[in-house]
Amino acid sequence: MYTQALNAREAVAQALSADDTAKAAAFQARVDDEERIEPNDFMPEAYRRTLVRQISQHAHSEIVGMLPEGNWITRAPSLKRKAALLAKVQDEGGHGLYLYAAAETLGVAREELVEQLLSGKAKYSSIFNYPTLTWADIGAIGWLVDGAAIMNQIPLCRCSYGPYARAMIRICKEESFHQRQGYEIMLTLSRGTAEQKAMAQDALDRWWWPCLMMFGPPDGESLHSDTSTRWKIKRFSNDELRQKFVDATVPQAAVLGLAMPDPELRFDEATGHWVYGAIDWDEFRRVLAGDGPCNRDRLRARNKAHADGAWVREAALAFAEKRRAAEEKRAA
Ligand code: BYC
Repeated sequence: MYTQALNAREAVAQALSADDTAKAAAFQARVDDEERIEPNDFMPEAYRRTLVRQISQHAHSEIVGMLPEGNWITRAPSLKRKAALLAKVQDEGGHGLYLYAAAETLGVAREELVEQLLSGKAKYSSIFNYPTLTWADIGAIGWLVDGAAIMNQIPLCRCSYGPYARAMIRICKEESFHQRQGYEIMLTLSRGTAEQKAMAQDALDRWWWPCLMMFGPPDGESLHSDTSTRWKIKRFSNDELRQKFVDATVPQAAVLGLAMPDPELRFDEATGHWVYGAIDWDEFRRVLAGDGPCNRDRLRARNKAHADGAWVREAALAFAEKRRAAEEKRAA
């Protein structure tokens, strides 16, 4: 009797895994056919987890990314610059919210994700652990950081997961405005006084290498690239996107009349690409491990903002509850 029960259980388990295998194959066929996967569709658990990881890290990056620039809103050199920077930082808050909402469609609670950020458990982009020392840094962030972000994010508009792909369309449109405002700041500074041009050069010198790290580790060391590419979450590898960014940016620096901070940079006629020098991956690993120039400041600032905003969340919940009770009374 016992043996029979065991056999029956094994048979069910085998049937289940055959069913799962068939479902996984059907899922992969849909992805291969460029169909969008939607929240209620079957998806392998590992696909869901990968998306929650990437989308939440992306959302955290937008939110933490507000800090280095927010630091300059009160010090922007004119009303026009202040208005543009304020709008840009607000856009980033909005991007964070679309992305948290996209992650929530995968069955994870926003509170849980925010908690992971605040406790230092979750990653966010390495780039936001560097300080903004001068006004030129705001230009360099727009030009380079948003430029790198666009290069990485345009392909995400074709990501296999519908809610993420759709969120990215609007995000990319806004990032493109951000990139232009940054480049225009750099253009103004590099055509200004010798002091202003030197400030623009100094910002380029400090932001260039960390921007190259934004694309992630070299392909040979990328943990998730193979699966993410098979699932069409990623369309290009980390190194491919990094190279596209270098190729697009070097000519833009020439228009600014600024020197690239890479003595090994050269144009390779045979491949049509700019060849760049070695990236300091030890620095990247240090920043990821929490030991970048501003990691502690960023987490402290986010924790303070979260604590200061507790009353807003409580008031919003109380208001929603009041409205729900009133509607219930009306309906009765
Ligand atoms: N910083 O296997 P890999 C913005 C992690 S927002 C920190 O290649 P994957 C903006 C990676 O997460 C910019 N961590 O990973 C906002 C993984 O760790 P876990 C953010 C990094 O996912 C405001 C490990 O290293 N953009 O631009 O295949 C103002 C191994 O890497 C970084 C996005 O989030 C990094 N730079 O590829 C202005 C875009 N790089 O999770 C601008 C969406 C890698 O195993 N994300 N890691 O612990 C992606 O496209 C991909 O996740 C990545 C990495 C290309 C970033």
